[in-house]
Amino acid sequence: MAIKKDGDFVTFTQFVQAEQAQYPGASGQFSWLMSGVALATRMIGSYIRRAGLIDVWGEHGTTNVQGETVKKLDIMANDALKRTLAYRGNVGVIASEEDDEPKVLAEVDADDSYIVMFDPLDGSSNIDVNVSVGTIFTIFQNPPDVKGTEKSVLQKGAKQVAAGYVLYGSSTVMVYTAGRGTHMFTLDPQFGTYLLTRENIQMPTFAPQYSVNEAYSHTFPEGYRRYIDGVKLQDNPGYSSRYVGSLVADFHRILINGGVYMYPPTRSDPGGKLRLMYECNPLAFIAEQAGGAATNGKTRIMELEPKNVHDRVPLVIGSIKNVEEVSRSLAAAGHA
Ligand code: P6P
Repeated sequence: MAIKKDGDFVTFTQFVQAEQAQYPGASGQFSWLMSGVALATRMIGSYIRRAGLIDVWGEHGTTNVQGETVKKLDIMANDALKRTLAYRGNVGVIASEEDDEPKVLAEVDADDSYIVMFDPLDGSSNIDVNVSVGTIFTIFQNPPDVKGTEKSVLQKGAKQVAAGYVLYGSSTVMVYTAGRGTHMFTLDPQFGTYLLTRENIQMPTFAPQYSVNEAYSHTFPEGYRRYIDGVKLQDNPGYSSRYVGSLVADFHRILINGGVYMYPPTRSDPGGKLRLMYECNPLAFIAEQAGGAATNGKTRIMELEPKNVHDRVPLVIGSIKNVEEVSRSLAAAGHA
């Protein structure tokens, strides 16, 4: 479906409903669920736009299960998502990167409901310095054969029903896939509605740009250091480096312009820093639907079997040829 040529527009809800109409027997429950996610992100965006004005600035004074200092906005974003999803009536389990354990919404019949997992405010440490932050979400079906929380959420990324993120940047954009392409919607602040702005995004197959926190490069495995040293010596095209330190912002740049983002194993995070369920799986789904790739350095992210809801993995994600370049360096150093 494309933006109507006579200047008309397609809202996110219209798009999701039209997509769902292609599935015989679609009940409209998924569209109703997605409208809850869209509402929560509009609430979060309004909090962020007023950070510092409504006393949300600064610390909340606690640390989360990840051991990270929790900002007040983290709590507000987490609450917005849990509140809007809880009364959709078709979300059986909610799992947040901010919470210790997944939460079962007992009043919902687990057999025909969804699981929603999210990182409510990724990169929140950047808020106090006005750098773009994001919300990342992913949706699974609640497997009828498995009751309970931990087990029902432990599904590999290839089982995702849908995934997306919202980037609260110079404009607020939602990027979303339900397995039929990757699409972008821009929030019209006047209407308070997400409007389709890019349908079926195709990530460039290559770009001479990499994104990594090089301050840790001395602790990266050899193959990563070989890759970084190698591209620095290349000309025509010469490579550039960009690193915002906010995953959604770094990834969105790569989705649109191409290149590769890496978070390798480091001395402080030997298993990787980024969360498989809340960050890597959803971004991998979006990347692959746009023609890109995502691995943990050797295995496709969406094939990884989670052991714990808070599993962390290394991440190499972006343009297919850039990811292949990194993989060749890792294989040559014996990481394959
Ligand atoms: P570092 C933010 O905490 C985050 O999870 C991602 O948004 C970001 O890409 C990464 O960590 C930054 O980590 O170690 O480079 O500061």
